[in-house]
Order: sequence, then C-alpha cells, then structure tokens
Amino acid sequence: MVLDRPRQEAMPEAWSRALTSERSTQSLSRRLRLAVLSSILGLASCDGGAGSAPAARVADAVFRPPVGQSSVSVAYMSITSPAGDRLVAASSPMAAAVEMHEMVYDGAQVSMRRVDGVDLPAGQAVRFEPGGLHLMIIEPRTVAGEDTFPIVFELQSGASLTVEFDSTRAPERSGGR
Ligand SMILES: [Cu+2]
Repeated sequence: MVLDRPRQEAMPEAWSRALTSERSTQSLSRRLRLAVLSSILGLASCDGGAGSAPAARVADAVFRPPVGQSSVSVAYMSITSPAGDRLVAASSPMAAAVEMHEMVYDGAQVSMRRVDGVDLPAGQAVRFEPGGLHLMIIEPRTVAGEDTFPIVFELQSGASLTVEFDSTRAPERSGGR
C-alpha cells in the first residue's frame, strides 16, 4: 500500500482555509469534502505520475486466495472515479489473466459471464462484491508471506491504476463468485 504523504500533509492547510473562508457554507462543505477525499486518495497507488490526481479511488480491495487445487480466485473492491470513465481492462504481473465478470440470474439458474468493461459514473462508487460484479483472477501466483496482491486497471481515459489488494483474508468458501 503506497501512502501519498505530500497529499496528506496538505490536509491541515485545506482545513484552515476552509474554516477561515468567508464564503457560503456550501463552499465550506465542498472544501471539507475535498480535504477528506484527498486523504482517502492516498490509499491507492497510481501510475499517473507524481503530483497528478489519481484517476479513480479504490476502497475495500480484497483478494481471495484460490480454494484447494483451484487455479482461479476472486477479488472485490469499490471503485469511484471523479469523472465519468470506464474500466476497460485488468491484469496482474502475478496472474495469467484478470477478467471482469458479472453474475447472471435467470430464474433458478445463476451463472457468470465476462464483461468487456464496466462504466464508472462520475463520483459514484461501483462495487465489485459477492453476487455481483467481481474480478476473476486466472492462475494467480501467490507468494507466501505477501499480504497484498497487485491488480492493474486500464481506464478508457487512458489512465492506469495499480491497486494492492489485501490478500490476508480467508479463501472464499463457496458460491460467492
Ligand atoms: Cu467469475
């Protein structure tokens, strides 16, 4: 997990500016939200280069190790893009492939299928979670002692985003994909 320290140090200044501002309370709340947002953004590392704003914010990034002999595992997250964008690809240096899947409910039948991309409406959290959208990791190479698993996302805007998923949780038991 990469912490963006300059961003975090900028927080108190943003707060004091917000608190001394003579503008409307709407402006105040917007400034406060920006200050809180900037502290959260530090949780996801980004390939966008030093100083540029991350293309999207990722929270609750959890990688579930494969169960038993399975060569496939699953990962979940919540992703929010400040501007309208679209996830168009996912990969990992530690896996043969990463696919975006959705669950399909047809009467009593439940199956999953691969999707080409996932829309990210501006400012709206899109959740990858059990029973819905999820990330399917094909042939993950997990390393003993490592507590994160990297997944790289490509966005339609051209940005790419590297997220370290927490891999310390227990394997998914069954049916959650
Ligand atoms: Cu799947």
